[in-house]
Amino acid sequence: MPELKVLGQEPLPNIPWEDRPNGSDGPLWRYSANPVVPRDLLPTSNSIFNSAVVPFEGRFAGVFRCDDWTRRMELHAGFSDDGISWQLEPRPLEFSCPDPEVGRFVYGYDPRVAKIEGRYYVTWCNWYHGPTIGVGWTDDFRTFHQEENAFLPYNRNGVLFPRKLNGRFAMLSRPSDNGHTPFGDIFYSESPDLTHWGKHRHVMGPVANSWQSTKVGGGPVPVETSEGWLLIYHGVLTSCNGFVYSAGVALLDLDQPWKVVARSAPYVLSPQATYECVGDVPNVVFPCALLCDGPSGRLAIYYGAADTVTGLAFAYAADLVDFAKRHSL
Ligand code: BMA
Repeated sequence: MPELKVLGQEPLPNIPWEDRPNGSDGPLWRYSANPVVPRDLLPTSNSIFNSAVVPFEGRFAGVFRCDDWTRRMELHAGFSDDGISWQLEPRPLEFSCPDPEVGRFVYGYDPRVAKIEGRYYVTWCNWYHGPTIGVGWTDDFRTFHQEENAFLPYNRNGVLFPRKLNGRFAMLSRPSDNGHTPFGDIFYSESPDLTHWGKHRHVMGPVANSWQSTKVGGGPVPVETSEGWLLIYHGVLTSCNGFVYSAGVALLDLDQPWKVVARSAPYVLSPQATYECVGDVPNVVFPCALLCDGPSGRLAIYYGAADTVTGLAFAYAADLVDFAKRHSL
């Protein structure tokens, strides 16, 4: 078997990184100084979690989910030299939108950022008569422009692929309900213009008697590899004390990403560290972004922990693909 190659990713020599600590099992390990973003990084933030970062002009930029002291869910731009120490804009970001009906901001959460053909596209859970997928873009992380919502309510976890497929934008999403949604499958959709979405295909659903038995949803923007799209996603189990959010890995077909090539039966990250088990919503790990160094396949994965802080974990793309294949359902 030829060695796995990461495709379409620039070298990222300044990726945040720590080598695997001695004695760690599994393909993924936590940053030793987690959480990387504390809940009170802004003077009036209650919690900063489920956030998206990308390489930007030799540094890093991102869109962060910040719930404030009124518990309003807002998005804030942020910048960092090293991907670890972040400066967040104190004011929530504002999208300019040609249609005020669409641009009326009620809440926004769980952003993802995908760089497609040189432009940074933001997707987030956006209120429009219920949660749905907001879509916007920026070139500089200073001014943000909003497009039409991708789907009818109710939908969450919109994740764009980092390049067009078959000449069209491609997105994963998770149709849901208006509440805490006790179900959920990942679907794939395509759009020629970022406004009209179709060609909906089922990708994957929950798995009975497992950490992903209640619902699943896409995580960070998928990574293209020589063996398929590497997808890190979250899965939810319903315990007697509520939902438990863990993360798993899957490999999707490069040309037809709704076809699952491999999907790990075990999780690769589950809430075990104290900051993942204790917080506003206990027992949640929720990956929304990753940085990737193309030549080495190093990944720095950003995830929300207990809906309170942001954690960082490290892995090699080849190890995650190998794990998905060796432990596939
Ligand atoms: C989901 C979303 C996420 C959150 C998770 C756990 O439905 O609201 O933002 O992290 O629940 O509370």
